[in-house]
Amino acid sequence: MTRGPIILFEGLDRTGKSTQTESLVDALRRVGIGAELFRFPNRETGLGKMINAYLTGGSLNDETAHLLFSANRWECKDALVASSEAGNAVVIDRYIFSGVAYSAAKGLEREWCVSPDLGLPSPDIVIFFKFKDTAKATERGQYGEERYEKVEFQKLVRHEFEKFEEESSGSWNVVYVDDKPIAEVAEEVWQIVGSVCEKGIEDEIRPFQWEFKK
Ligand code: Z5A
Ligand code: MG
Repeated sequence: MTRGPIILFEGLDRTGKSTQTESLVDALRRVGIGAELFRFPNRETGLGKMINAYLTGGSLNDETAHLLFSANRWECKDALVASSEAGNAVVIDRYIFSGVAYSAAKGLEREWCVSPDLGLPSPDIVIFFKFKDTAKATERGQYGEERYEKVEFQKLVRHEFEKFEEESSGSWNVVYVDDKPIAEVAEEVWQIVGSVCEKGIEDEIRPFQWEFKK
């Protein structure tokens, strides 16, 4: 059975993940390829509403917040699997790596952070958006309105993401977005995913696991 690829966009704040995931889904549909967008946190569900309250000023301890973000992914798992198996390209805006990067940046242990996400559907392709200069994020819309949007904290998050990038042993597709117009980033994304979306994937969806390098 051929299924649709699971394409994950991860990256630093305000690098354009939401812009590019929406634009990719539109572009795929325009050429007749089924596509569905999954965004995490999914603020529409009951758990997502709790996450939204937390991000906009609510209070939870770090472990509870972490598990809530993970549970928000698990509650969308069946829909995500069904969409891929129905032949759609599944485009994900943030996922497991965001979950671990933000919590580890707050001081939680990486292995502990990843454990509740083990077994979730694994992405087939990871695209990692980066600024060369982390402070670029502050120049983009609405920066600073939610709890993690502080430059010093973003540097810690970047460091955590880059550990994953290194551990991916070159399998992540890194896209630098500083000063690139939206259309140019979209073209780079298309070069990475266009042909896989046309052909589909023969293998079954793999359960997520991760090998940490000490
Ligand atoms: N979080 C967590 O702690 N644990 C988890 O498990 C998960 C998330 C999943 C909210 O996430 C917070 O939750 C986030 C991580 C944490 N914390 N922070 N900070 P979110 O995904 O809902 O956050 P968001 O509101 O979507 O922001 P974002 O993801 O950081 O932004 P983005 O999606 O990368 O960027 P954008 O919204 O597409 O673009 C931002 C602005 O830049 C906008 O005005 C665009 O028009 C503009 N833009 C986009 N591309 C360009 C280019 N190429 N040039 C110029 N301007 C551009
Ligand atoms: Mg976003």
